[in-house]
Amino acid sequence: AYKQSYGERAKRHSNPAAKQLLETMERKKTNLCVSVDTVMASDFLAIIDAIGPYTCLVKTHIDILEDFEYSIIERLEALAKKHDFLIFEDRKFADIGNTVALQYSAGVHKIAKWSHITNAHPVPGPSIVRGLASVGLPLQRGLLLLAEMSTAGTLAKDTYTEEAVAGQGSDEDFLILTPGVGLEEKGDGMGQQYRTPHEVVLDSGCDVIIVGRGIYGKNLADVDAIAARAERYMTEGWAAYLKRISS
Ligand code: UP6
Repeated sequence: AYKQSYGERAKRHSNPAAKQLLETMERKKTNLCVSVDTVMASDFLAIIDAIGPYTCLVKTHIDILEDFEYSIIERLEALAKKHDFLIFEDRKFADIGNTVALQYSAGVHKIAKWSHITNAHPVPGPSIVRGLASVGLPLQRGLLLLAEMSTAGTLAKDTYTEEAVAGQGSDEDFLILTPGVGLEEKGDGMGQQYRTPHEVVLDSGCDVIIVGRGIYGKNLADVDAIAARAERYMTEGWAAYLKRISS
């Protein structure tokens, strides 16, 4: 899949969520996912409205919102429709099948109801995928597995990574989404390590770059600057992709 266009891959993809994401990327000419990790709903929604035009996917940590109420989800869904992007709740499930099925479907967040894509650590083994699939498959949701992490000293490496990738099967066109992307910083002093869009797209076969603080920065109220940075990452990510498919 490394050298194929997103559009070609969309046509052949059997997973509805992956297909929809690839189609969105081709249509909007963006492989940028923005991670909006803010704790107040007003910032969260204003930033998503500002970056919406430049993104194929908005990544959330819905459990960090201080003032969560379910109506925020309805407003998020309206923004997804307005700007034509998908939603990825970065829940990183890691428990037994029965528990993750409940965490995915129930509680106050009801993630499966609104999040097109979510993710899980493969550490419990194949039962975590079966548990999440019992909820997500009927809703045509997508699931990503974390085979590696961007942090210094990660234990997800070597044979863990190899087995996590092998466990996904080799005949499917799995999408690779890569966080730890930044143009200005090398790290955050808390273990995060940044690489550039070109490094991840060209060297690591990344399909979707995930950028958080590199876009929303420190001044959450300056939505014009946030939108400008999103546009810059979109341009960088797309240029790296075009270079890859024509290489
Ligand atoms: N994330 C990583 N590294 C991983 C997995 N997930 O950074 O290996 C997530 C973080 C955060 C985002 O939970 O939401 O990606 C990165 O944010 P940043 O660009 O502000 O560092």
